[in-house]
Amino acid sequence: MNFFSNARNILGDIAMWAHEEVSIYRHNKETLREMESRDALARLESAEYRNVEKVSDISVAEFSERYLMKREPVIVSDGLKGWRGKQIWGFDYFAREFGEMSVQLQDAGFKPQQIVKLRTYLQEIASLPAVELGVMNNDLDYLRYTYDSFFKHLLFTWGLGHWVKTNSFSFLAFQRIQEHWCRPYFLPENGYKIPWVQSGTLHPNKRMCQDWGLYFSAPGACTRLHVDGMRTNAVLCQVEGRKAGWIFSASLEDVVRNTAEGRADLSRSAHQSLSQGSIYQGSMRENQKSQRNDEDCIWQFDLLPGEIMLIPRGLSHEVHTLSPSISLTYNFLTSSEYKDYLDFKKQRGHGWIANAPIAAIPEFFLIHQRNAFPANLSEGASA
Ligand SMILES: O=C(O)CCC(=O)C(=O)O
Ligand SMILES: [Fe+2]
Repeated sequence: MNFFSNARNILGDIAMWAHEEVSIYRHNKETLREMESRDALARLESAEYRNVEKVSDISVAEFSERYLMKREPVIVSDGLKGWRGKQIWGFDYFAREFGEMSVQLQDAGFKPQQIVKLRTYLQEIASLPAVELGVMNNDLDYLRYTYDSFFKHLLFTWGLGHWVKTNSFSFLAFQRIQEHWCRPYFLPENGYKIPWVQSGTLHPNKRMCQDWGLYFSAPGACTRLHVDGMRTNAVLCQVEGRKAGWIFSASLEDVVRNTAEGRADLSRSAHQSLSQGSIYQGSMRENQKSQRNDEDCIWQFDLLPGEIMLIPRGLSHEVHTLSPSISLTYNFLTSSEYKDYLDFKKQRGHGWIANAPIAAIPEFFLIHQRNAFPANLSEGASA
């Protein structure tokens, strides 16, 4: 990339950031948030429950039209097509190449935890047995980012990482694995607001994108319900192991946050079960309809090695690791999404992370089980 286009991108990044901060600050007073959800159970039960669709061999145009612009999650099952990392990366590779480094782990809510030797950590998690969705193990912390100073981080985000001397695993790994991966084939070459790339080509392996991370986690580890800090899109690129969890429509943001954090009324006395809709009649049905918001949707995902999932901008999600996992993730925003993105962010403010996982709420987990395994439950009921 030449000097001038690099300088244009840097200025674009700064202007974008300043413009956003000012707009959001000016609208701060209008941020409306439901602080408790009296109808949470009814809303969760009546929401449409879907599996995240899996597609392959998808064009940039189709991906953008069908998913990105509609904020519809999707898993591209051949997402890692063309990545040498698919063959090279693994627990052994990272232990061999970076094993001597010290890394700081994080808990399910991104809080910094113990500092460990990378090799010891990777060896500990690599052979653990798989778990089912809903089984959590809080003892096993996550390796997400190990950033260095803010200034060095800026240099990486502007594609100047090769100038930086660092002892941070994330930064060093970013430099050393550059040739093993590239922009996923279904994402546009340019026309991005975050990071700023209006012409030329975005190379996310050269210019560290927002929230870039190489994630390592053990079965039972969790990233609690949250909306990504900047409310941009994320691609979660699964290299090894399996992850599962849920993404919620924007209409459910307050409901799920209040549910996870214990500010939702989940008692059945107040709201009748909607899952047994067929046996309810007359006024009960009217009541159900009034609780239902047509936009409410819960997407469940099951992400396997080689696949990439789009987590659409601004949507709350919770991610559970089911088997020893390595993922690569970063965030972005295209120019065509910018207006909607900013309007939404002015209303809702920055992202957040819940203080407890939604999977730990029995009423929510039951809704998941009823929808994910309807046959099992009817067998159980008739037995
Ligand atoms: O992989 C995880 O545990 C969390 C991923 C995530 O939340 C993201 O990429 O935005
Ligand atoms: Fe996230």
